[in-house]
Formats: sequence, structure tokens, C-alpha cells
Amino acid sequence: MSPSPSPSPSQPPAPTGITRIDHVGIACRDLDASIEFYQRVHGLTVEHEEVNEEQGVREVMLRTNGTDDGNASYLQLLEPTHSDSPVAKFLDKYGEGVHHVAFGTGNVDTAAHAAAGNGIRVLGSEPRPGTAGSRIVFLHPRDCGGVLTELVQAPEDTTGDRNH
Ligand code: V0V
Ligand code: CO
Repeated sequence: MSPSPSPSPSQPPAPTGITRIDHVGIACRDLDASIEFYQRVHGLTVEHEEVNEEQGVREVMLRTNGTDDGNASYLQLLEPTHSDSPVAKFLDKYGEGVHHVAFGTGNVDTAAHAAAGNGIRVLGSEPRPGTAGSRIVFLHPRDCGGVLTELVQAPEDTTGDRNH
């Protein structure tokens, strides 16, 4: 039998191997008002908009820059679609503001596995559909220094442009 590929107890668990900040998710009560704010104050425009019923959000992506790995970084504005969604609960508890930070990775399965190997609770049993055909997982904020952390694998055919 070949030796087990898992690290021996003396080896530290592998890191997730994130490559960029994919997006910062911002919870808001009025998506259109938030879009208007980022447009007027920062000159950002909407590249992509969708409703993700599973996550209970209507959301837009505002591109801020390209990154070294050929993808891009975004602000994600999130408005809840129903009153018991994660973003609605967040708004009730904390009000509007930064909801999560999403890191890009070339392989979300490997990255999630590595996070679990580091003792982090991975929310959900497998990656879920994210914005614009991405695959996402969330890591529990209590295991990440109070930051709800998302891992994102961009769609395979992406060139950093989500305007399709
Ligand atoms: C909750 N907590 C947070 C937090 N939400 N801490 C930092 N940032 C947040 N956003 C803290 C909360 O204060 C508690 O702290 C603890 O975590 C457990 O919270 P809870 O109120 O007991 O539990 P819930 O029911 O609010 O659930 C929290 C979690 C939930 C994080 C488990 O929101 C979740 O599953 N989120 C993942 C899905 C999601 O957020 N989807 C929307 C974005 P103490 O009291 O223990 O100290 S969708 C998206 O980004 C998409 C589609 C995309 O990018 O493509
Ligand atoms: Co997100």
C-alpha cells in the first residue's frame, strides 16, 4: 500500500493558497441607494447584478481593479431578499456595513479542505453557486477572528470580466 498523502502530525496543515481579495461584501438595506453612493462618491459602476435565492440576496458587483492572477477585485453590495436570510439577520444585529471578505482561489475544494485542516469550521458540506457562476464556501467568523470569510473560485472561462 502506498503511504497516506495526509500530512504527519509533525507537519503543519497546508494553507488555503488564496491569491487575491475577490470581493468585500457590504450589507445594505437599499441596494439602489448604495449603488448610487458608490457611483457618485467613488465612480464605480455595476458590472453584474443577480438574485441568489439560496443565499437570500439581491446583489451587485462593482469592479475596483484587476489582480495579478488575471481575475479582479470587487465590492459586492448585498440586500436581503427575505427577513430570515443571513444578511437580514446581520442588518438586524449590526446595521449596514462590512458583512464578509471573500478571497479568490484557483480551487475552492482544495482551499476549503485546507481551511478545515487548520481547524476552521467550513459552513455547508460542499461549495455552493456564487455570483456570476463562481463557486463559494463560507468559513465561520468565530474561527476567523470575527471575519465571515468566503472562498471564491471564479468561473473557468473568466478573464476577470463579469459583465457577461
Ligand atoms: C454572524 N456573526 C458574524 C457575522 N454573522 N460575525 C462577523 N460577520 C458576520 N457577517 C457572528 C455572530 O455575531 C455570532 O457571534 C456568531 O457569528 C454566530 O452567529 P449567529 O447569529 O448565532 O448565527 P447566524 O444564524 O446569524 O449565522 C451566522 C453565519 C451565517 C455566519 C453562520 O450568516 C452564514 O451561514 N453565512 C454564510 C452565508 C451568507 O452569509 N450568505 C450571504 C452572502 P457570537 O455571538 O458567537 O460571538 S452571499 C454571497 O456572498 C454570494 C452569493 C457571493 O459572494 O457570490
Ligand atoms: Co460574497
